[in-house]
This record gives sequence, structure tokens and C-alpha cells, in this order.
Amino acid sequence: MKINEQEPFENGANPKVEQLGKYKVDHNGEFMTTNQGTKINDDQNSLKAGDRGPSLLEDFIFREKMTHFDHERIPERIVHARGSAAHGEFQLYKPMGKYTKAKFLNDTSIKTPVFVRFSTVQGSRGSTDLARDIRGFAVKFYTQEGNYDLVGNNTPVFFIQDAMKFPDLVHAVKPEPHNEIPQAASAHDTFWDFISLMPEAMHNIMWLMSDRAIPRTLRAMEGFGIHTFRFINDEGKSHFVKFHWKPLQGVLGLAWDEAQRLAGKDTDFHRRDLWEAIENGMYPEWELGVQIVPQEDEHKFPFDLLDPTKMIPEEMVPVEIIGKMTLNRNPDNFFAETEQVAFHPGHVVPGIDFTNDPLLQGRLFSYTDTQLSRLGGPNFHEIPINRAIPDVTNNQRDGIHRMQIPKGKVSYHPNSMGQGCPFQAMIKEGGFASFEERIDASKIRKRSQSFFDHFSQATLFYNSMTDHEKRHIQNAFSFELGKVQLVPIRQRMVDMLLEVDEDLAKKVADHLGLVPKKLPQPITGSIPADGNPDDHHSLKVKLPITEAPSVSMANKLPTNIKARRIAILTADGVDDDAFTRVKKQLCEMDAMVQIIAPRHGFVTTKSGEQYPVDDSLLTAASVVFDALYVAGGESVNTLLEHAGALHFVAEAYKHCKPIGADANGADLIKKVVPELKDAEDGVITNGDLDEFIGAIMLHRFWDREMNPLPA
Ligand code: HDE
Repeated sequence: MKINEQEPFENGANPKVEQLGKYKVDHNGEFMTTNQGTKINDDQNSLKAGDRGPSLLEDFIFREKMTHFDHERIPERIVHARGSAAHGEFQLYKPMGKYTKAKFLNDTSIKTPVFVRFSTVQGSRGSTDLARDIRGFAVKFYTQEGNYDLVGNNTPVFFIQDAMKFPDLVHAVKPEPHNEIPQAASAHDTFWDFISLMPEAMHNIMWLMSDRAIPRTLRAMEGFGIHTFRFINDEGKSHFVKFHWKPLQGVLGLAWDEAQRLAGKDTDFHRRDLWEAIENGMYPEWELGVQIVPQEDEHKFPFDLLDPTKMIPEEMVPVEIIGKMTLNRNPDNFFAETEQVAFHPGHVVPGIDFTNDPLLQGRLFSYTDTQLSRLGGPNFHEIPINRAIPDVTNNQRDGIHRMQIPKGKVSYHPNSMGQGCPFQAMIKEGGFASFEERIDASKIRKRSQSFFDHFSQATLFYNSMTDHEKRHIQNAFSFELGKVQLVPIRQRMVDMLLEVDEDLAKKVADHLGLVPKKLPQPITGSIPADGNPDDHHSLKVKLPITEAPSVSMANKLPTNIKARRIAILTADGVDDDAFTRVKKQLCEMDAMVQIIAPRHGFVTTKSGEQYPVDDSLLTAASVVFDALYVAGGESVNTLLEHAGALHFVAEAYKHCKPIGADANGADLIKKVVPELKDAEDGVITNGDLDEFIGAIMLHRFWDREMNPLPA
């Protein structure tokens, strides 16, 4: 075994890296052995009776190799099966002792190791990254006091209010059971059948139909803990807290047509992008923010803090930024780390506690339970990626694949034979004690009336969108419901949309050839058998704000072009100055620049200099890039005749991307966009690089959608 040599922390103290290092192996310079350590002489031929004879059962080398292979796969996650992960560190900006005693949220000198896994929800392990879907955003903090997992999503709300409905939600959204279609898509009958009967889903559905659900990169997504948690300070006082991750890369989305094309051109696009950004040293960063609500303000809001279908708009309670997470190391092995990592919202440390959110309470059961079948037994906490930094000392024993070798006779507490060890820790010694919440209630299966406003925040979200964001939501609903085969389901959905926004409902209905109608109240699907329908009318509360600009992605553009992917389209004969100037300036600003040319190998500039080509027009695709620059000179004559080059430009234009060119390069763009306006937003044909870089920061020029190219 070799200790890992990579060391991301300046002070050299990353306990998780050191711990993982003990388990890493490197076969360089070693003989091949069996799992029992016997050196293998022939790994090419099985043992046979004669060189043309039958194979022999005696062949322990073949049997061992094949048996291990036969069992290489483990069950994939029931949801969030498709994921990508990275290691990093979290550093606090300011001590939070007023609210929480958690050590990693009190000491600004500690760099807490983290492991983060991003995921889609619906698709299988090998499905596309580019699905319209919620993204998982799960962070494991390896703190000095044990593991703390913040297992969130990239939306601040969820589809359902009670964990009881989770299996139904997942059964509805997963590929339909009779034919396992569709993969990595919610655009099918069973999903919308369920949703059309579940008005509580409407708020999260609005987020799902927005560009949040088709992120340009995992690096440009916000993350949310969703539930209201508690911070507990040294005096045992509780504050409510909501967690936010704010990317320093901005919040960026794809065009829907682009997402669908990208799914074919590079189905691993998000995974590759995260991997390459980290390999290139362009480490993605997120700031951790908290919204804190004093205990005594619990009932001051027009929605219930325990209801996971509601956010607290930032305009009502500001997000306080308290620290920064940097992802700076790719996993060494996908299976050992990304696949075997086991998150759990119940992995908390002293200073962080739960609320009675009925979705959170159900999650606290589900995650350990699912790991038992996924990872094969109760000892998955001993898998290196899941190990806590402090020693694990308790009286739990045995089980499949136990790694610890506990010494002595004592595995119970209290004991005298083991001097009472391991000891219980007092609160002042760091022992976890649950917050003492007073409960005075009857045992009852019922939902609080305070959960029955299903539409106000959905409307708030829609009202907060810019014109192009609204258009994208209308189109997304039209697409998804257009894929639904049963007309009554489509109708119920457009009726539901009428409760959110009349214009939205009409636009979607129009696309479907329907007319939205007032919903019958209450919506029957979500009422228990003996429920009183009068209790189930959805209430509309009046929110103190009519718009929440903080939910619009248009307000979250980046202020740099770090790790943005920019294609320089060129060919032999390119003008030296034009070419080198753009490449140098973009690289200096940490963009990921690629030279795309008609063929692989080298491009030769006008003066005879040669530069390696990163990708050819055959294997590259414009959908992979954030922006395109056409470097001029004689190369443009070649590109003007090249169908691949014309398609590349047309697609980039269609997807509203920034396009730059110098005087000759502009000829190519004009051939593709014959009616190009002189000063069209996002198309810079005067070679002005500062203008081009400014356009890249603006990400997309969505107005072009109003006059689309037939590409
Ligand atoms: Fe999960 N969820 N979930 N979930 N969830 C799982 O646990 C579950 C919910 C989230 O990268 C499973 O290890 C229930 C909300 C993420 O490994 C499972 C309910 C949020 C991941 C499970 C929810 C999440 C999971 C499947 C409703 C955002 C991927 C595999 C009561 C706050 C973690 C696994 C990773 C994974 C159950 C709802 C986030 C089955 C029962 C809300 C990011 O245990």
C-alpha cells in the first residue's frame, strides 16, 4: 500500500487524504497474484486436460478470477443512480458560535475535507447527464466530530410534503414498468398522471420546468438543503436554519434543444466537465450560506417552515454567507469512492439537529435502510470513503464484511470488565444530545392545514422570471405534456397551471390544443379514504412579496470566464496575430480553450507556425462549448466550404451563444446567418476581445430564439 502523494492543503494536514491513502494500491512493478497472494504464472490459459481437452474444476486461479468478475456489480441507487463526485475542502469565513456549537462551523482555521456527489434522479447509472431533472448535491463533511452529510438538491423545495408519498413519486417518474421506457426523462404518462393529482408538487414542478433542471455544468448550480434544520448553540438554544450553496461560477443553464443534442454528442458531458475542470486546476468553488430564523419566529411566516414544498425567499430572510467549499481532487477510483459513498441526512454532529418536517423524518429512516441492500450489510461505514475521521468506538459487532478486530470479551454497556469502556460522552465532552422539543399531541395521520397552500410560491417563482425564462418554462411544459399520451392527464395539468398563472396555462394549453378549465376543489387524488374533502381545499396565502429576483438565474451570471469552454474554429492559413492573440488572452483568463479544425494533427498559420489541433470538426460539436471564436485569415476560405464548420456556427448561433470573429471570420458567420444585424447582441465581428469576453460572461443571448435559424 502506498500513501497518497497528492496534498491539496497548504499546511499538509488533511486527515481524510491520509486515511484514504492507507487503502490505496498501486500495482506498478509488482507481480500478479491470486487474492491469497500466490504469484500467478499464466493468466492467459485455463487449466485443461490436454490442449484441446475439457477445462478442469481444479483450476483455482480461473475460478477465483471468474467468480470475482461475476460479482463485480452492486445494485445501483434506487434514485440518484447516475452521479459524479469530487474531493475538496471547506473553510469557514466566520465563527457561527452564536447559533451552533458544531466545531467545523466555529474554527476558521480548520479546513474540513469534503466529498461531494452530484447526481440526476430518474435515470440509471449509465444514463445521460443531460436529462431534464433535479440534480442531487450531496456533501459529506469529514469533521473532527464525525461525518456531517448535507444531502441536498439543486432546487430549494421538493415535490411532496410527506415521506409516505416518496415511493409513489419515484414509481411514477421512473421508466414505466411494463417496457422500461423512457430512460432519464420525466416526459411520460405515469409521471404527469401522478403530478396532476398532487397539487403540492406544483412549486417544485415549476423549478423542474425551468432552466435549473438543465444545468450547463454541475459547477454552475446552486445547492439547497431544502428542509429546515436546527442549529444548536452551547447553551442548548435552537435556531432554525436553511442551507444554501452559491457557486462562484454563476448559475447557468442549457437551451433545451442543446441539452437533447448534447445527450447524443457527449452523454457524459457533466461528468467530463467536472473532471476536466479539476484536472486543469480550475477548481470549482461554492460559498455556503445560511438563512437563520429564531425559534420564536417559527410561526411568523405565511407558510410553514416544516413544509418542504416551500422556500423562505431570500428577500424575506437574507442568506448569510459563512464559508467556502473548493473541489480540488478527482477520485482515484469511481467504484470505490463515487459508487460506494453512502450519504445520509441523519449523519449529523453536535450543533446540528432536525425539525419535524415529515419528509425529513422519513428520510432519516430510508438512507441507512437502502445502503443495507445496496452495499450489502451493516458495515458500510467501514468502507474507506465512508469512514469518519475520529475513531469509531462502540459495542456494535460482527456482520458481513466486518473490518475492525475488536479485542477483549466486552461488547456491552454498562460493563465493569472493560472498565466501563467505551464511555458515554457528556454534552460538554462532545456527546450528541437531541434538542429537547416539547411535544403535546395526539397520535394521528393527518397533514397540518398550514401545508395546504400549494400554489402561492409556484406563482411567486413564475412571476420572478425574466421573459426568456418564462418562455422556457412554457416550452418545457408544452414539450413534457406533449409527450404524454393520455389527453385527460394533459387537461388536468393545464387546469392545474391555471392556478399558477393564467397566461402560462393558456400558452401551454394552446400548444396542446386544449382550453384550461377551473380545477374542481379539492383535487381528489391526494385525499385519504376517510378524509373530509372540506379539509383538503388548497388555500392561497398572500405572500408579502410578489417577486423574488433571487430565484431568477438571469440574476446569477458569473463575473469571470474561468473554466468556460471556448472553441477557436480555424484551419490552415489562419492569420498569426488574430489566432495567437485570442488564444493567449482567453487562456490567461483561465478559460478552457480548444482549437477545432477540419482535421486532427496541426494547423499551420500563415507564417508557417504549427499549433496542435484539439479536436476535428468530425468529432467535436458546438454544443460542448460555451462560446465560439472564428479566427480569420485565409483559413476562412476553407471553412466557408466545409459543411461541418457551417453547422458548427449555425448550432452555436441557434443556441444563443456568444460568437466572436475578426473581419475575415465574420464572412463565415454571415454565410450562416444571412440576416445578421450589424450590432447583434452576442455576435462580435470586429475582433474586439474585451467585448467577446463580456459576452461570454453574459452566457446566452436568448432573444435570438425569437428569430430561430432552421438548424
Ligand atoms: Fe433522497 N434518497 N430521498 N432526497 N437523495 C436517496 O439514498 C429519500 C430527498 C438525495 O449521491 C437514496 O443512498 C426519501 C430530498 C440525494 O449518493 C434513498 C425521500 C432530497 C441523493 C433516498 C427523499 C434528497 C438521495 C437512494 C423523501 C434533497 C443521492 C440512494 C422522504 C434535500 C445521494 C441512497 C448520493 C438518495 C430516499 C427525498 C436528496 C432511497 C425516502 C428532499 C442528493 O435512500
